Amino acid sequence: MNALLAADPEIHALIRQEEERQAAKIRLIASENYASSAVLQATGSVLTNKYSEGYPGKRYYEGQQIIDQVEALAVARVKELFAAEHVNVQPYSGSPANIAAYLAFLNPGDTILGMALPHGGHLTHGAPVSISGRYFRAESYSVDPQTKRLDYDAVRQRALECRPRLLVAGHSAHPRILDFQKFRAIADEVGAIFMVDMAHFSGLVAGGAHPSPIPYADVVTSTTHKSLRGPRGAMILCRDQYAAAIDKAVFPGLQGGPHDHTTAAIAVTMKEAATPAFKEYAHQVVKNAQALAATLLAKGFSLVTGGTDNHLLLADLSATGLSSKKVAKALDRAGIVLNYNTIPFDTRKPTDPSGIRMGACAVTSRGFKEQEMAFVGEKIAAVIERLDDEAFLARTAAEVREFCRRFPAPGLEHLA
Ligand code: DSN
Repeated sequence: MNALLAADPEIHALIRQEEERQAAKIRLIASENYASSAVLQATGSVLTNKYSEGYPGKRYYEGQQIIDQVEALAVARVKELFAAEHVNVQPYSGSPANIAAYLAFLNPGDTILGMALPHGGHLTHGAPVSISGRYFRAESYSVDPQTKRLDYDAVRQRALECRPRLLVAGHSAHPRILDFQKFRAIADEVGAIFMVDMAHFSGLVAGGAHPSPIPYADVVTSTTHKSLRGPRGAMILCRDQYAAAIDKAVFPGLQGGPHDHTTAAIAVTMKEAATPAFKEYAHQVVKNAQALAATLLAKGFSLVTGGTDNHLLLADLSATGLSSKKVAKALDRAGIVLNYNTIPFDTRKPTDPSGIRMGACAVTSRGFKEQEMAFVGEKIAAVIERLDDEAFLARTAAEVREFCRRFPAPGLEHLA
């Protein structure tokens, strides 16, 4: 980064510091990962200089000789990896992808039914503070009060009550596999479009570690940077019959020119995700999340649903009376980065709720296996015992830094 160093030493130094942070800490934020150097290089390429409104072969600007090939390659690779009929790789990120899907199928005021935000859904699944909750009549379904899992009879009941035009399945904080077939049946019964937001688990789907929603859903959205380990971006996969509506909704409906540097990086990501190594990675992510769950359970933690079958877990700290925000901040000072999170039926406020969320995607990318996850669980438990002991937190951070040195992260090999 010599040019950056010469032009802007302040930003250069900050990026270097962020590299150090990502190398030295155990990163458990369930939506984060380490993109490979190849992905980072595509993202940082001259493709950022181009405008290309439209789609390959049908652009509104000239000079698309290369860009058309880049986008066609990205689309072809996503199609092949996920066995999708039609793919759009232009959404800027997950929220715009979801809004574009709504724009394709809905009019303002139409009803959408999605998982309630405090129960693990996403803001764009109809939360009142989101455009999805303001421009549409947003209804929600919840998890079962006892099991904290989805009760599909209850989801069906909600659908029969509110007759949604579009039913959304997907989550950003639910540790269990969804039954897409049951969702499909509910959507069919009420005549709804069935949309799946697989942003969190699309990498697991790509690697065969999670069922695919593609055979069941009318439309599937996903970011490309979470379990897929790609650039900050998104994509929409849909049945051929909806291709024109989706493409028109993304451009010109919602967005202008696509981010071609991101499109190239998505193509690279798909190539990486099609390898046997990625398949192994996806399965290891699940094993690692389960290993962390097992350690925490052995330490007496309460986990929402009692464990996980995907990449994430949610610990319910309500019985401890601790502020999960304080816990998350202390863990960060101890070198373990996660986020405080609401849990289903939380009695505390969202800005300081009862849960912490942990994901295994990033640490698995740097080579952690079950044994390392046990170390992570032990450290989390130890920190929670001594939240106010700053010397202990500093010692733990040093120990974590040493531990992490043995596991060079993708994209940060130059620090190893
Ligand atoms: N912000 C993402 C997450 O952390 O789950 C979802 O968009």
